[in-house]
Amino acid sequence: MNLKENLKLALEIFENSKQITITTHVNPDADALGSALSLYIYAKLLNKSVKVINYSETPSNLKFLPLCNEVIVFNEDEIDFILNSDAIFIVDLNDSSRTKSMEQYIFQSKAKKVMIDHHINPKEFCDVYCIDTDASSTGELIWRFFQNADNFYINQEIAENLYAAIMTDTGSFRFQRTTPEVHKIIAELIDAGANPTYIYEKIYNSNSLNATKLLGRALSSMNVFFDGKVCIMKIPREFLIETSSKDEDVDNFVEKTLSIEGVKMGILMAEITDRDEVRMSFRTKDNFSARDLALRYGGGGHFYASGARLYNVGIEDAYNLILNDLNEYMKNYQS
Ligand SMILES: [Mn+2]
Repeated sequence: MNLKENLKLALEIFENSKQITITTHVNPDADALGSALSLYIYAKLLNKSVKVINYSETPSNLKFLPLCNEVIVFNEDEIDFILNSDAIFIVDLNDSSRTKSMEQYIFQSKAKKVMIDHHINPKEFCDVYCIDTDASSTGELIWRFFQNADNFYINQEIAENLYAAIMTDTGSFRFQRTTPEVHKIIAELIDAGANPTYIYEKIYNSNSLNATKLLGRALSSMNVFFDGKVCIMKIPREFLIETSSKDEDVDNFVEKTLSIEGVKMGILMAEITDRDEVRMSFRTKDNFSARDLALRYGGGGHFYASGARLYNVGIEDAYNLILNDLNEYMKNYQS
């Protein structure tokens, strides 16, 4: 797979299409939305008939992203638009099942399907694949996509969306893939009007008091195992109910597990409020693979950051299951 060629091919499809659907994964993050919206804004500049249609609602802390108010939550009125699109751009995901009930219409559509993504092991359901698993973010790939366009110029709205995408997927420019290239792109985005303070404030400093109280309880729940190498944060649904918090409020809590000295693998387990389901997030360091662990439970993700869900199970049973599985898993890491 030649990324450069495929990005050009993707651009050709984009430019030759009259009607374009853009979509991303369930529970979109800033990389997903920022990438989708950048393409959307560019398509509008080219006078395309274009829609961003997502399965999920936009999380409230991302609603400030320029043009985000135009994102459509999938419903049956949108089926025809998807079916009749000339192109479907699928960003920040590589598995069509992560578009949930939209999947069947993506399959049925006559559109050329283009994937732009940085996750490992893509599923085959597209015509063109623009994949770089070493890219910091999908936002970085969208930037490269734009570089091929003759009359592309970056406006403030695109700059803000791409800045948000790259900032969040690099953990505010500290994860391993924060390369000189990433900083060069960021410099151009700031030049084009992206304001780092404003974007950071909107995304990370917009917590409610309730969500902060929930964090307090979640931090108190943490325990370490395996000589302090594994940290588990456990959030039963009572925590959510007692603090009037939402499921999405736990989104970034898992990062706290790695802040403890010596912890190589951090696990967040959160019970979903309205059904017997446990959401798990994994974060690792060094040679510990978060991805391997997620795959065990039908999930996926990156080497250092992944997730999975357990269904029809309460949090205590899920907790015991994980601890038990870790006995075996950690054998790989005992030297
Ligand atoms: Mn991403």
